[in-house]
Amino acid sequence: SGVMAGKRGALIVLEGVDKAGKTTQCNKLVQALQQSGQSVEMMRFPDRTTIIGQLISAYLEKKSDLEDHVVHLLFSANRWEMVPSMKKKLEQGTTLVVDRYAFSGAAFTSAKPGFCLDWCKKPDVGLPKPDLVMFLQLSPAQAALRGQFGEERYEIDDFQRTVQQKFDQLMKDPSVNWQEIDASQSIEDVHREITTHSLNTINTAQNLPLGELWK
Ligand code: NYM
Repeated sequence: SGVMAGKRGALIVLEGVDKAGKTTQCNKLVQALQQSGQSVEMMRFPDRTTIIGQLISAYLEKKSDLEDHVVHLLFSANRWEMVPSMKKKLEQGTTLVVDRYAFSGAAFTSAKPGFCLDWCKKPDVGLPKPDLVMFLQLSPAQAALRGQFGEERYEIDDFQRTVQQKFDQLMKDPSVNWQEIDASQSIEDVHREITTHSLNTINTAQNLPLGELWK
């Protein structure tokens, strides 16, 4: 808004189960967009640099235990604390490439016993709505070929299968602009696909208002 208002940046999210290549692809996408002259920044959730992020990081590294509802709300709070700066950057015309967002939040917690997807989505209702969510699709068998999981919490085969099912449920929601990407392709082929979708989204988003997620 405002007299001098230029075109806003796009909010672009990469999601997927662990080992799908999200971080690699986020980095390559940011580089490619920069080279094509776009103003772009990368973000990741959890953002482990804040006070809330440090609590989350200690939990993931199994250095601390937190009650399951509490850690869920901390993941959400870690997104909300970034919202003012995200909105400012988008308004200034900077595109944000985000490694995980509320979809990881809902999928990972709802994979725990006793949690339903609906409850898990609630704290993130109203977050800035991504203009595009690319889901890097990789079967558990293909993920296994990429080596062992790490030592962090949640990096267990069975749990990841349940997380995948929760993502499948989330992807049925047509209010979100999902693009499924076959992550079993080569890094360069995945990158080309992601860059094409992103450039298209940057073009269409610049004339549209930023939406509110799940609202
Ligand atoms: N994770 C990530 C959640 O459980 N909830 C969330 O809201 C987010 C953003 O944290 N296994 C989980 C998914 C991952 C772990 O992510 C850390 P990364 O991308 O490995 O740092």
